Amino acid sequence: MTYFNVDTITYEGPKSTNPFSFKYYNPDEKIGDKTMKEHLRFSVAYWHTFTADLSDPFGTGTAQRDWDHLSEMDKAKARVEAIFEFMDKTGIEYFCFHDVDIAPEGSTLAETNHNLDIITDLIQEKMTVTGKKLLWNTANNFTHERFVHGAATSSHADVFAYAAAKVKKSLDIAKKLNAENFVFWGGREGYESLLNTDMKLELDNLARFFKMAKAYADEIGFTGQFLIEPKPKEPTSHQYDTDVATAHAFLQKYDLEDIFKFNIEANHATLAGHTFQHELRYARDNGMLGSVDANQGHPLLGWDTDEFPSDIYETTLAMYEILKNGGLTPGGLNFDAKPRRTSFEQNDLILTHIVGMDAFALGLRVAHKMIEDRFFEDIVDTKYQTFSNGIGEKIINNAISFKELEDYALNLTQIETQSDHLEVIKSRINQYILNINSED
Ligand code: XUL
Ligand code: CO
Repeated sequence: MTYFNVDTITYEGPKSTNPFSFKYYNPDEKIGDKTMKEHLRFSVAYWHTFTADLSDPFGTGTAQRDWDHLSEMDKAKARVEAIFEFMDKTGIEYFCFHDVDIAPEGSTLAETNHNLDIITDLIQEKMTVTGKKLLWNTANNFTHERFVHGAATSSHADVFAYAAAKVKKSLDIAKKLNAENFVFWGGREGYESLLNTDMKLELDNLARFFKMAKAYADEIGFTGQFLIEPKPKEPTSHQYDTDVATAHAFLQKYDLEDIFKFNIEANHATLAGHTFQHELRYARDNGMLGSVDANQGHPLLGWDTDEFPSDIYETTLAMYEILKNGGLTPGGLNFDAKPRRTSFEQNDLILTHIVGMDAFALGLRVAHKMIEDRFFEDIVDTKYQTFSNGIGEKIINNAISFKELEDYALNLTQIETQSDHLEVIKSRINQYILNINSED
């Protein structure tokens, strides 16, 4: 059975108008010392792509999928066939899933685990035949009603236990399928109101949960990178992992910093009132940039719209941070994105991924050129040049006191500050993007 009625997607270059072709993503082309494929490490998000029906709070699902009519377990098996065909045709090497995305939940935990065993056996076979790899998996500890008050931060100890059992099983799956990372997204780890919340107890429990997860991973010999995915709001009004800085402080407080890195999602960054680049930079500067959920929000909407990335300004600045980080390995660019509800055909899954892959490929090309030219580096070096000698050098070397600084300041007659011509910088970025665009 064939699920996608298209040929393998190939690179046709920027002049092509064929929607089923890459305009900028040329997988084996070298950009610097790595191929585009090695730089970008694209991944398919099972939940949006193969599980979601595109429903929203006001309307039912619109997605037309060949597996819709099947029973739950047969549907799960068909989706495995479909995602491997999808990865083959798009040339995407990695995939990601929550436990509930790949297999139906049973009426007991044991039954759920049994379903997971059947489906992960199937996935394992497919991985062996195709060479496709699991970027990360995770446990969905937020959808079911038992998680109404959270999971590791629930007010009910039984829920904490249930959540632990689900993460334990997901770690077993990670080990079985050689996942390169394991993700913890907060889900409902947060609160609706402080009026009835013991925030300290909840955060202490979250740390206990993470420590037990790490202990279990060590016990079974799972060596994939642990990742926390920050998000400020939705579903709870306050999520504990609000942004990278907040989650980093939590990790430092509980001595968990060496165990984790961050999985940064573009639309979560913007919900937190930051740019995507800010979150990437904060993580990179602290040696904590692990992986990326590649999507974008809608500028007019204040919720997590999970759109496919198409804004090349954003992807350029993101790829700048990723290149400066030395790449993301063992992380990657996971399309935590869904087609719009109005893009309901099965082939829209292919079309949307081409758009996202091309947007990041173009961002990679532009960012690489900028780094070769030391575009941002020279701007920043010039801006901070007073710290490279004299009084500035003493400040940087911690070789001066307030008293000496006062003596110095008392002798200053005039301070010459410089205009930084920010508008010109933006215009030059436009030139970089447009010049790359017209290169071939
Ligand atoms: C939710 C979100 C999740 C995580 C995995 O906003 O991004 O899908 O990526 O749980
Ligand atoms: Co995500």
